Amino acid sequence: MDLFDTLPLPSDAVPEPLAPGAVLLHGFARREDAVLLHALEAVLAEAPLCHMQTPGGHTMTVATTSCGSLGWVSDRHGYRYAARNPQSGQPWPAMPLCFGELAQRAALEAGYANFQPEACLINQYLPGAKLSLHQDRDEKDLTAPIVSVSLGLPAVFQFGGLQRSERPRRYRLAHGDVVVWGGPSRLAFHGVLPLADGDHALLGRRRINLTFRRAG
Ligand code: MD3
Ligand code: FE
Repeated sequence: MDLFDTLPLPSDAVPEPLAPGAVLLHGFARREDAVLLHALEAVLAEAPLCHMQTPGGHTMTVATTSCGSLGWVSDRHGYRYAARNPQSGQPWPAMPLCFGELAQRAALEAGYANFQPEACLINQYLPGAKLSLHQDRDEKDLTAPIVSVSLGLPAVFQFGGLQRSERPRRYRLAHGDVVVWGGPSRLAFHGVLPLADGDHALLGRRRINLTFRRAG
């Protein structure tokens, strides 16, 4: 019996409702963090992170890549999902089994049965990186939720309403936290404040966020 055995199991995580259709599962992915990180490193070796251009001509401070049959792409022409990585011309790496299974378990816990994401967007934040308030509306099927998994340094997440003008609430997302966003929350404005510096035991000076989506 060591300290690790006394930590709550994923199934013990008390689902915290954030808004209609949005549920925060504290620490849901923590027990499997090493497995996730190992799979992540294999994906990153095949499809390295890069700073995409926004349609407005800015370079994102967040570095991104994808795995699954579709990946998220941004350039001067806009945002979209594509079957190939524009960096390599190759298909995106397959979604690791441990990714897809985690996303499906979390969705089920939040009340969404049989969630089968075809895209996993991987965001890496180094200290100072941020994501301005936005909506995720590039997916064709807006009835499916988005599942997000936070790993590494904690972030302050902003969660607003369906109008940009609505003042967002702030939540701290820590290592292993999983959030399921569906129903009326699916089109809510959201963003991430500049990442504070720190040193995470497993991930070092960075935060990784995985978002699982039905894109097509
Ligand atoms: C609420 N990622 O990749 S995850 C994104 O931490 C993105 O990297 C953030 O926003 C990150 O698009 C936040 C949480 C999240 C993801 C999608 C949502 C929250 C959401 C869609 C609708 C409402
Ligand atoms: Fe988003």
